[in-house]
Amino acid sequence: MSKIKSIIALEVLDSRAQPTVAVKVVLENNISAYAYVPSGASTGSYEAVELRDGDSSRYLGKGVKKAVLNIEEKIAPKLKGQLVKNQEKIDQIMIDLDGSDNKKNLGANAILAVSIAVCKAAAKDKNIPLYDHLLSFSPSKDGAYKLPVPMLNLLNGGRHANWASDIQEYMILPVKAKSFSNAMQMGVEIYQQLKLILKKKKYHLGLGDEGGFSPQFKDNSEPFELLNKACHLAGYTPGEQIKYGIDAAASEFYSKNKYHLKKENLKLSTQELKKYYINLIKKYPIASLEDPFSEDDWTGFIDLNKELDPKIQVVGDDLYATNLNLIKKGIEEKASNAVLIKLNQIGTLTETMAAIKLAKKAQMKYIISHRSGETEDSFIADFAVAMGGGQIKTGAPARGERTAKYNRLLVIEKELGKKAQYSNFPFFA
Ligand code: 2PG
Ligand code: MG
Repeated sequence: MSKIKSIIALEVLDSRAQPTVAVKVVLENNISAYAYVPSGASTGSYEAVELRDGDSSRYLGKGVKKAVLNIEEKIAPKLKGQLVKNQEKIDQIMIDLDGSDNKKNLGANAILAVSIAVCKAAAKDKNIPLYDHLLSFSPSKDGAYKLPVPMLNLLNGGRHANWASDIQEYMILPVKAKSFSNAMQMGVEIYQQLKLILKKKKYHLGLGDEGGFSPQFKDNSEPFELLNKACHLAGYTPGEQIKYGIDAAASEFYSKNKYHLKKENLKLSTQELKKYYINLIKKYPIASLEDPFSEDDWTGFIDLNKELDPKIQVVGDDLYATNLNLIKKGIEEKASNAVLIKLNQIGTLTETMAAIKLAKKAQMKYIISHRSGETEDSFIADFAVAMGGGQIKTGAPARGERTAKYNRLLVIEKELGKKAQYSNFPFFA
């Protein structure tokens, strides 16, 4: 029954050389825990506010000193003396203190850092693994430990890679792996073959923000051709053991009612872009399409979701911004059959779990996701296991901030032994 003694906050750095918020929560028994928050680049307009200083004399205006001060001067005094196990109450105190509907006063980066550090401290206080502590909040009431299928982003484009392609992410999903570790092995073997192929073609081998390769592609199909080749060379058949996923992040190439695919010199309407995706699906084993249309193009989402085989996942990210009201609308209008879950889009653990509960109740699939700007904090690995959605999106199997999550999942799998279940995408079978 430990209480919060103090909360310390500071500026640290994320994987894109930008400042971000770190928090240490200390309990009266001197147990303590740190949390670092991530940051997006292809952010949706409906996300909670990430508070930046805007002071151009420091970090080109990207400092987070205001958020740090908000934690130490406003949040900490209110939370001192609270029982650390009362996650919901603590989150509500911060929501009320902020008082806005998008956390613009205290900053979602300030609030989330505290929310996660509180959760980690509570797990340590109980002396149980973080995933076990999180399981007590989970909508997956069967109590099973589900290791997620990794959606590995092997080729990066869009805003994450200087527009190497218009589509932002080309992911592989090892749907027929025997276990999480086996899925990672498959993913890494394909990643390494991809590197050899690019080397032979004399393409540059630099990595995008999420650890995938990012040479300037000829068009938006070339990445699929490269993936096909890499899968074969690694001994896997695309469409069999491996399926593909994309995040188009289409809000980023939408303007004046048209989708601008610069790589192919195309300006497409919603209906034309829908046909474009359907053609891609005919050619390549794509099982998941995230943000295929812009965040306000509900018609595009609804039409595509209606037309596709329900085994294919249409995922709303910018569309929903992990926001309860938007997810509710998506369920009612059947705009997608899956939702991407990002803690910092909404700003507290409690609200994130409410979004997951809502999706689960409506039989909407949910994917726990990182951001393109990340840190070594591996919280989402434990979170994904506890929430039981069976999928995680956390980049390529390269760059420390990405492997922090995958490695944590490998450790969890080992700790759980026979109790670990690997969800084999029954919905994609
Ligand atoms: C996305 C994310 C993560 P960002 O669009 O899904 O891959 O990117 O964090 O830049 O919004
Ligand atoms: Mg996205």
